[in-house]
Amino acid sequence: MFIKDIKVFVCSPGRNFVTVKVITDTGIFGLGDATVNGREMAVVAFLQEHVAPCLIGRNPHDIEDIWQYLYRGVYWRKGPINMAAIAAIDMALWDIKGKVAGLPVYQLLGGKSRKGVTLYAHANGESITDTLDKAEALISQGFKAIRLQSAIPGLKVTYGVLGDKKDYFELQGNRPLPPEEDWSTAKYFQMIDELFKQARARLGDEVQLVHDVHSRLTPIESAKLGKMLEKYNLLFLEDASMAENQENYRVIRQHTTTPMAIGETYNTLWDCKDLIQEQLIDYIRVAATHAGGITSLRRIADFASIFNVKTAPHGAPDLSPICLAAHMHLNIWAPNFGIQEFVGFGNEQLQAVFKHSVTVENGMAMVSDEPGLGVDFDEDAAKELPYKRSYLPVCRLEDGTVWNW
Ligand code: CS2
Ligand code: MG
Repeated sequence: MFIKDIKVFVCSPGRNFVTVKVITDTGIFGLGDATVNGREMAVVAFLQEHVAPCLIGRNPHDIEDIWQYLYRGVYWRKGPINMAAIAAIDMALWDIKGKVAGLPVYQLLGGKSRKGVTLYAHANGESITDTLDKAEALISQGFKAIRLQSAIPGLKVTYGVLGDKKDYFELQGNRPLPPEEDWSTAKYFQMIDELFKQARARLGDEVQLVHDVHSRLTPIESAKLGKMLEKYNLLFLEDASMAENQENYRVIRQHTTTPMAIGETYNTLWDCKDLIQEQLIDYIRVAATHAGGITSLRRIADFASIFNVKTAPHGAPDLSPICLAAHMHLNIWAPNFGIQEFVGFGNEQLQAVFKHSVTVENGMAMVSDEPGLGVDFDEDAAKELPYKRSYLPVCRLEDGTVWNW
């Protein structure tokens, strides 16, 4: 069996996705997600020009050797574009191996460690009341864990709060240049305690609560926030501060017992090695698409398990259903799985392009027993929805200084 062709597609069913199809001489193919939001065409060119030519003729079963060839074998390691390309090839090869074996990928990883995959859903509101109305609706659908994001009074836009007018799955603003958003730590601190105070009063103590700070705070501000929210017993606080300098989390950890989660922008184990090894975080949120695929995420999960760090894979709408499928197989296997972020299955266009076999009931997702990853990609439907240039927003403080988005 050998790799005969590698096709790269970029389509826009609401927002852009880069999809890789690895085709073998037997006709069996595998699919991978290589989407890097706002940098899609860089990954397409990288895959077509620099990765695909090296793999034609190779045995698709050599997943580990191909991963090492593309990572260790290359002088230019790491980086989001490189690792997304490796990730997509890796997912496609696991998909092929499963199809050849007639087994779902989780069986190749070692089988199930649990019945189903617990999800956390998003409640995003224009006000605290609006956010909690949405949270109550999700709880009545059976979700046991909810992420709460509420608009910050006095700011034009708040991360994660799109209102009812916009579809979360649509392009972020659908503008040919980056939209700008504003930030004020002082205004945020005026809102955040009240959000969780009202949340516990209305939703009770049982529901698990999550909040994404989206890296807007400095380490000492994060420490203050964690301490302030301790009484509301969060499952975790996500991306409180940036950790390009992993030492940052030592400052946070010295002051608060609120659990910390980070990792959605990380590309390798090296980006989170110290955070995990020194037990400065509780959940590692790396995505298969952005951190080197199933081979790499399996390694990160095993490393994290030694230090009592759980996995909580990124599940934003800019990761394609192929990535969600890869996460599902990892989640059902990983002994130290924590929770999976979940924003729904997207609009009709998205579901027409990507066919998946994940089901959700009572806040829990089930992986299907279809061989491989259990996803399919409709090339014709994708062709009807061409790529549109789009960017994530840029953030500025109220005095105009560029800040972390
Ligand atoms: C996020 C995303 O889901 C999350 O936790 O932080 O919304 C993130 O902003 C996007 O995936 C950006 O690409
Ligand atoms: Mg996040």
